[in-house]
Amino acid sequence: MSKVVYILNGPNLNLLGKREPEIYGHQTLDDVNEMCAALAAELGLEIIFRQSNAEHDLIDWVQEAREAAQAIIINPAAYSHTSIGILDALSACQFPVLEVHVSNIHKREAFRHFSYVSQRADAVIAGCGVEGYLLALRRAATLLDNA
Ligand code: CA2
Repeated sequence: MSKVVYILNGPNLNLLGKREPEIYGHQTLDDVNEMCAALAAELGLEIIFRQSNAEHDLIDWVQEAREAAQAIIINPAAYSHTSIGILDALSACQFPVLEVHVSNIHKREAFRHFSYVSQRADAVIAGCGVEGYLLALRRAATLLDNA
């Protein structure tokens, strides 16, 4: 049976590729989903790809992944900087957690420099554009012995 990786996306990432291309690039979240699905097939992984603007959806999906997945890749978007709830949910997971940011949060406003999720993440990828999702997927494959 394939190992399952949840790829979770937080608020406003549904706008990816549609606004602020100078920060977030031109690719849409659907493009990212397709790129991840193609790489996952190569790596022998199954992905579940989701986005929500609601914090509780992200918490519910992390809890679902605890039972159903072997790793989580998460771009918590603005909740990175505010959500102890998402951190607590991730802290209850005993498998790799990889945090992705499309932009380099450390090069931006000071309020983006701190991420609660980074307190739990096994790796943080920031500033690689949407390629960051693919790098995270490759890292998940390595950690799950699927490389
Ligand atoms: O760089 C990232 O991936 C972020 O997680 C994106 C979040 C931001 O709050 C974080 O500080 C860094 C924002 C996602 C909003 O995405 C948009 C995309 C296009 C247009 C407007 C927003």
